[in-house]
Amino acid sequence: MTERCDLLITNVHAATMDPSVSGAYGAVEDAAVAITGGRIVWLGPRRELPHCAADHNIDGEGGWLTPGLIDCHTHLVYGGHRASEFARRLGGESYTEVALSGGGILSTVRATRAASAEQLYRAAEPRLRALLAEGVTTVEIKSGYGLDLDTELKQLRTARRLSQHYPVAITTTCLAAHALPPEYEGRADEYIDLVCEEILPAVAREQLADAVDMFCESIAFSVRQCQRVIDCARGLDLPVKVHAEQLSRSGATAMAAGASALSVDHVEYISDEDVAAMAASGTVAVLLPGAYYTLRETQRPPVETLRAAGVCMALSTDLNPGSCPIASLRLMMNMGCNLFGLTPAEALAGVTRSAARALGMCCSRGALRPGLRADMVLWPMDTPDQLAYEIGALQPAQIFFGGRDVTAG
Ligand code: DI6
Ligand code: FE
Repeated sequence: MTERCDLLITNVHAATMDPSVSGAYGAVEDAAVAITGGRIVWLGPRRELPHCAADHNIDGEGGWLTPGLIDCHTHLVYGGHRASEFARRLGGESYTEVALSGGGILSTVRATRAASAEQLYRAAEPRLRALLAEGVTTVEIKSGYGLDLDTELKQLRTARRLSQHYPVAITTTCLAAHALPPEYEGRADEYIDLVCEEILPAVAREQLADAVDMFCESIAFSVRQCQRVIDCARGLDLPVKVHAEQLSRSGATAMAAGASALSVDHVEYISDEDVAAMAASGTVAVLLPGAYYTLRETQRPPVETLRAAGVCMALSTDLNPGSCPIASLRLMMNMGCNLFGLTPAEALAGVTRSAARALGMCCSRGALRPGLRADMVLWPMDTPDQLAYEIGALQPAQIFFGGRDVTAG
């Protein structure tokens, strides 16, 4: 490290989440963290800090510094809401029954098509703000409520526009294969033609997506149809993610692992063979306990088997108007522990290091280590276990995005 730095934080403990630092959370107690040019340039025990003249000094007041949180699976740009379906489900109808009666995703497709780009943007802002207030610094946002070229582009552009006005990195994913639009009823293969021949090439041309996703489920698309989308994405040089085995076992996880997908998301119904395939391909399992909770599902993802196989487990909100209208990644950490059996350290890894991997971004973020972006949150807490345990009162003391203090006033 050079003799000067932009920012030096001391009187702080660091939950580095760096696997090369031993112990839970990769903790460095009584640490010093030096930042220059938006990146971490030095991190270690304060007593080992080389001489460093900093432009700014921050006293961490004995709190803990974590990586900025990463929400790696959201659908946060959409029109309307589905409060009436919530009431129907409480009355005993299932998510699938609501979807098959023309509600569900298609209800949001109607509202999203009808909304102007400005209306979509304004509707998305409070959801994004709620995440940012919790220390989230990277958010993935999917399309998939357009299901036609113009509306898919409108959603993706809106997602990108949010990052121009808020201190957050936004990655976008094209989920055109989310549901069958009504104008293609009975012609799913023809809709997949549209996705592969028009929508994905146009999205790639405009560089509007960082990845391609699809919903492989009996109420959406088959493994064969999803395989076509995967082949198309690969031809366009875009990485793949798959919504799989949420409501039933389809075999999509094996297909996704075979295609070296970045992640398979939901995974409630995966088999032991699916877990082995994910371990072999390095595909991340993205757990979405908020959807499980909202839909009052009873089939838990096989966390013990995933852990034993060494599959990386990320945690995310799945923020969407149907199966998880909950804009809180911290609550997902709590649910990941209480509902799925994660440890608090696994929950924090799930929204930092593993979430970065699920986005193909672990070279730039997800841990506190020299060379990585200085996306960091300072928490006034005694132990990082409090992050999954305590909801509501424990708020970030300071949030840094690329080394800049962006704490909301
Ligand atoms: N799985 C989900 O969790 C969301 N989409 C999907 O394929 C739910 C989308 C919705 O209900 O609007
Ligand atoms: Fe989803």
